[in-house]
Amino acid sequence: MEYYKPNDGNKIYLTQFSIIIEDQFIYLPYSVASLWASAEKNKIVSRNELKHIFFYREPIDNIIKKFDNPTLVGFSNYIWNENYNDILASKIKEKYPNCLIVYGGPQVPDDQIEWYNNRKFIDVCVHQEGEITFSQILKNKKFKDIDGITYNTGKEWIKTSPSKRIKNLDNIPSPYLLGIFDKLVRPKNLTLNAIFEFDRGCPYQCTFCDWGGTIFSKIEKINLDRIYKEIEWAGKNKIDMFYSANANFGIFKKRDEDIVNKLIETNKKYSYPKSFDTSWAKNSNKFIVSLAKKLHDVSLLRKYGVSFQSLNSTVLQNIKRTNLKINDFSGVIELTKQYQMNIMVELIVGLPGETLNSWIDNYSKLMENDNLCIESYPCTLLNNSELTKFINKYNIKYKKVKLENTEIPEYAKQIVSTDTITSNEMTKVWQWTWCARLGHTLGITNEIVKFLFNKGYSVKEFYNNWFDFIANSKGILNKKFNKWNVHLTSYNFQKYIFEYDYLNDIGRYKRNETLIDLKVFLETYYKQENIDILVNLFDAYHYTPEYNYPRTINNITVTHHGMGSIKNYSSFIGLNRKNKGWQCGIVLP
Ligand code: B12
Ligand code: SF4
Repeated sequence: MEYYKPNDGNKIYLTQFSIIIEDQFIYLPYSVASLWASAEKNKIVSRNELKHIFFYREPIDNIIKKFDNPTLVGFSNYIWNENYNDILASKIKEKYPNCLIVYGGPQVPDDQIEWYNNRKFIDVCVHQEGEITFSQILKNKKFKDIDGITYNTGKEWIKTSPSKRIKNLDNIPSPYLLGIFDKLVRPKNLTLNAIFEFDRGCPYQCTFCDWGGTIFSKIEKINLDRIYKEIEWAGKNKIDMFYSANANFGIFKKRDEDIVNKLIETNKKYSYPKSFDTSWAKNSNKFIVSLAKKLHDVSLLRKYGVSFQSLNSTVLQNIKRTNLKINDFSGVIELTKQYQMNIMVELIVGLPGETLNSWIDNYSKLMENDNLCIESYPCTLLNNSELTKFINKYNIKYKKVKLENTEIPEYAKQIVSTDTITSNEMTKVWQWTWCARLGHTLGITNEIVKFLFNKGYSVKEFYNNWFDFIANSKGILNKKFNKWNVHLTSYNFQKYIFEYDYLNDIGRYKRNETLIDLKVFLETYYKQENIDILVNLFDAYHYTPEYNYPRTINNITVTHHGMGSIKNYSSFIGLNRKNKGWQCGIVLP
């Protein structure tokens, strides 16, 4: 096809199939709704009717039945829905050969001819921002004259010149305020998370990131009036989680503080949104913490996250993140401690330059602070990230690893070794991290280490001992570790990292066995200390529904508010790990 051929009854369908988190949370299809909002503004919708936006994954055959002679179907393509999109799109093309199939979104590669050749059912792929380009397609402009696309002539793929960044985002209306979501049916039993934008772009160029590079380097703002109205919309429409898609929230001091105030005011008025999440400005500083604290004080803050990715200077250089200073992090930690806030620190496993030793050194350094929740993710080679160009340079080896447990599986290319870390060492990194995280972030040894560290013991040595013990002993911890290792050896990172079933036994049903394991561990490595006191630190502070609270142990009275509406103990600990949900509070005499 050379252009989108108009006729009298154009029927447009858009799709943006979401991830579903913890079987409960689903994201509204903001990106495709933004395309439609622009089209409406450009008054090109009279001939084109938006029949439906799909965002909830159902069996493909059910979805197909919902299309009525489509003339254009647009797919928002991400790493978590590409295979699903491909199957659906190819079936639509088979059934309705004249329907124009358009792909957009970050998983559309800039190049990679084999990707295109495997998808001959696609007519047009849109690169980068989609609003203007999509409107041009709808206006029946010839494909050869539209910038920023790769189109299928039937014989070959032709890539046009890159499109320009959208300078004035005010020309793009809000899909929320235009009422595009008003007609969407809320899938049963699911909680809606809505994505909003305050600005677009990121000044940094991290090589593992899809945004890294020059294309999105300038931050363009969206006007405050629109943002305020959207926040009001979210309140009125009982939106649970308000997710802001910007890369550096807090970077515009005055403006971002005004946004925080508006969020708080709206939550007071409607009791919604209930939670706010975003990527905070990378150069964390006291101002950013103060913004997060404002939200924390009214329980609106989902997490205060600091994305270190790595603390190793070679790695930071390799991934072009040296200009991104995590300013005065110790000051930030002290402040969060004063405010009784936790920090979620994100690290990436497998970045070029990382070694087994540098990983353990840096992770241990972070664990000297007991209010950090440290999360580690495998490094994924994204289609448009710069890192994919360095595969040979760093001798990167990767595996195609399954993401969520979806009926049609989706895969990510995850790094399993580089020139500085062998695959055996990488396995050890993950095993060591599983044990350290069980202790620190999931709380089994958090209080014990705090006590020992204050007496001068080394945190790194503690967690090296902890790892050796878990890997080689014969108690409950070793049994769970061995069981979970099966997910690691089958590269099921999703389960290995994000599921916590083992906690049901470790913290609750077989807690006595954990107490025995802890005793043996401490007697082996810390026999000069009072072992009972140390073991009791775990038993006192680590919540279990099996005990009645308040309870007194070692003359300390502790309490806990329980699991609320969450029924499963391991889900409760996992979901609340960011805020140390396992921790009992001290009742002052
Ligand atoms: C919200 C979000 C999420 C949500 C999920 C949202 C959902 N709907 O399900 C959560 C937090 C769960 C999430 C998780 C992950 N995410 Co995420 N996430 C984002 C984020 C922050 C915002 C997306 C957004 O709405 N942006 C705003 C809109 C306007 O931009 P956009 O989506 O790119 O859309 C524009 C264009 O792409 C284009 N376009 C999009 N669709 C279409 C369709 C058509 C037809 C056309 C013409 C054009 C078009 O036009 C749009 C408007 O200009 C982005 C980063 C970012 N700021 O974009 C990362 C991002 C999408 N995530 C990314 C990744 C890698 C992940 C994870 C895999 C991370 C990880 N390692 O665990 C996980 C997935 C885990 C899993 N198990 O599957 C990558 C995706 C790369 C890729 N190739 O798909 C991104 C780009 C981050 C990055 N910097 O690299 N994520
Ligand atoms: S990882 Fe974050 S800071 Fe780095 S380029 Fe991507 S969005 Fe920007």
